[in-house]
Amino acid sequence: MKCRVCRGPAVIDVRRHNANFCAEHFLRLCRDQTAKVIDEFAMFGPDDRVLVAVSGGKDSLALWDLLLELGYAVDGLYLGLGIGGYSDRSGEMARAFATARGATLLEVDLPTEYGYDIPSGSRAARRVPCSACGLSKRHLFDKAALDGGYDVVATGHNLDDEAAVLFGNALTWKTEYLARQLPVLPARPGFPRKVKPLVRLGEREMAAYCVLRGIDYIVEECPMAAGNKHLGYKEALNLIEERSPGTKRDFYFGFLARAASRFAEGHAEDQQDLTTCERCGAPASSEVCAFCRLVEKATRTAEPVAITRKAQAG
Ligand code: Q46
Ligand code: ZN
Ligand code: ZN
Repeated sequence: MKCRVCRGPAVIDVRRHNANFCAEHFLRLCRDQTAKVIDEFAMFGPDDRVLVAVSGGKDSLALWDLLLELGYAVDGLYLGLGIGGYSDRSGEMARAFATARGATLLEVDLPTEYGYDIPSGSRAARRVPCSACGLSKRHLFDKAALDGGYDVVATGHNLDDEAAVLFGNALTWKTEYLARQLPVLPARPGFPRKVKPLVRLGEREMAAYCVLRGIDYIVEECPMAAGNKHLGYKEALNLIEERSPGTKRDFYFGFLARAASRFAEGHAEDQQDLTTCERCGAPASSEVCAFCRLVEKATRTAEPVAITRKAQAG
């Protein structure tokens, strides 16, 4: 197996590109593909301040590293979700990366700052964990970016993630989600710009990138993810990709080129009726935003349960 670029010994095959690469040229491929996407979709420029949403996993740490390597002004934001040992370990990975690179990591901890964690808060609010988690993340990333004067929030969604989400949304024809499944969402009042610079790179490549760059990342999956539909969509696409390399890329980039704009038309006006949340000031579709309602339910229901338990014990 020889590197396509230098003919030296290759360390990885990328079937989607029908090519093998040595370590040096694989890392260059990752940087080039990231730079290409940033340019192609006008994600941000050299003067923009970028905030990377860091989970401690391979994708977000690889993204942070790639953006630093490409010379961007980029800080990280880690959100403590209170998911037991998983959150403890993922936080450690994010901190270790920041320390090793001399980079700035902002942290927000849900249990200490908002009084709930994802496992118990989602139960109390009667939402599935990933829905409560997604809502919390969106709100707190937006808030941190606006408070900190960042121009853009970057997330580590890779090609496998985006193809799987697209697959799921297309299977059920969720047109409002299809309209918004773009690698760039422009800023709107109360919302920062959001970008996904890894959409030309796959999950396996991101793991290889971290190994080759000596980046320690959390390998275990979030325990709340077990059995969710997204994993099933990923597995289904992996089977197809195995037989026809390049399918995920063609599916996702074909959607962007030929289909996404058709869904956008019907949903452009959805966002115009937003008011301001009376509690936190974020954009909201009613008097109180969805996040503040989640916090209220997640904390209010948790209190009496704890008191009842104590009362029973006493
Ligand atoms: S962290 Fe949160 Fe994910 Fe865990 S609870 Fe679900 S959404 S699976 S990316
Ligand atoms: Zn090479
Ligand atoms: Zn609010």
